[in-house]
Amino acid sequence: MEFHPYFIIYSGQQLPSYEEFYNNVMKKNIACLFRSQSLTEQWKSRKEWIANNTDDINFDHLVNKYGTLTVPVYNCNEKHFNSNTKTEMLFNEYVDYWRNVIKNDEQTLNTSNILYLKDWHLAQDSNCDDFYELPVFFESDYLNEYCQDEQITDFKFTYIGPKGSYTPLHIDVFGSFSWSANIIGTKRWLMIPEPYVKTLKQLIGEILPHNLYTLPNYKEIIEKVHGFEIIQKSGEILFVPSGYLHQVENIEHTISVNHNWFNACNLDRIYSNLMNALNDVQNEINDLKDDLMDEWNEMCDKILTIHFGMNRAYFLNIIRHIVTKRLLRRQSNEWEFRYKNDIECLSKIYGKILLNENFITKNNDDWKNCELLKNLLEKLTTSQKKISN
Ligand SMILES: O=C(O)CCC(=O)C(=O)O
Ligand SMILES: [Fe+2]
Repeated sequence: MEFHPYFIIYSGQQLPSYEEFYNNVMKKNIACLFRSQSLTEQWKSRKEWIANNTDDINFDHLVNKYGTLTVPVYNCNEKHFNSNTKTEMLFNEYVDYWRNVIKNDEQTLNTSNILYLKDWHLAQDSNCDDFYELPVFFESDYLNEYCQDEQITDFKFTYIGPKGSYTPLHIDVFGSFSWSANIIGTKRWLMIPEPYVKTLKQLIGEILPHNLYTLPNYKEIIEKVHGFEIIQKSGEILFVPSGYLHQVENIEHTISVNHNWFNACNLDRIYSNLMNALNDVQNEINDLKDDLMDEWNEMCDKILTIHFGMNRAYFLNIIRHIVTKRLLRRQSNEWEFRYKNDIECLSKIYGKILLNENFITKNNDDWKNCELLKNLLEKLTTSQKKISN
């Protein structure tokens, strides 16, 4: 394969070591396609969700299992800001729609709205996550570890879309990583590397189109911003780096699962994205600062949650939760290679938070708990010094 600065393919049976993936993919923040079926071939969903010896989806099985669950459905023909309009329906209603699409095939797709079932928290909603197994490469995941321990909404999703359904151009929530595995079907991705997102905005303006291919001079523009396409087939897994713009089309009827997450490799990016988003909110409501006094900070956090998906307290809680767990593990010698950079990375971010007046000015229990964390880290540094002396 030709060398590509923003994308690597592991083909056939070739799998990297965890170390290699960590250093050469996640840390370098480049996209990666796992062609090897070995990561998914044992998944229950790869066996049970596909009708015997065909490329068809086993809807009877899915309806039996999940028919009465309520699912989020997006209308690909109606724009809503940088996404599509969303409604909810029962899963068996969605399957009725789908069966109709398949029966009438092209005709239905050309004449009616394309409905895309996505961002479905299937594992959480069905209390059962045994339909896939987390590949070792994605195990270091502060976000979903925190959500699971706290029993709050996670960032693990299932997508079901007919041929022609698509996800408009976007950057993932918080600027997180995502991985996406096709259980059945094929996706075409267009990616713009993070270093060129700014260039793209300079070329075509801050408000980006849903679909870059609709621009009259799209070829020239995509070339200028080093955009590239990836075809992801059944059983293959794609790693999407932090901050890359991407748009995705299902070029066959497709089911996929994906996670959004962050870890030691991109925590810095998440932190600066949070700070930039906070800065935008503060500027937006700056004129209310004197009137609202203390409440102003709370209002900033509320707006931040709506616009960015999390606020300062949520971020700090994740840091505190994960670093505490890692320190306890270290004390009890339950150490694993996946966690090797965690404490160093988390303490660095924590150091930044302590010096950041946006965090210091707050005065409630959240920040008092920081003292606990500070003590823990101090203890650790002292014990490390003792060891090295
Ligand atoms: O598969 C799709 O439609 C979108 C997936 C995506 O955007 C992601 O995994 O980050
Ligand atoms: Fe995405």
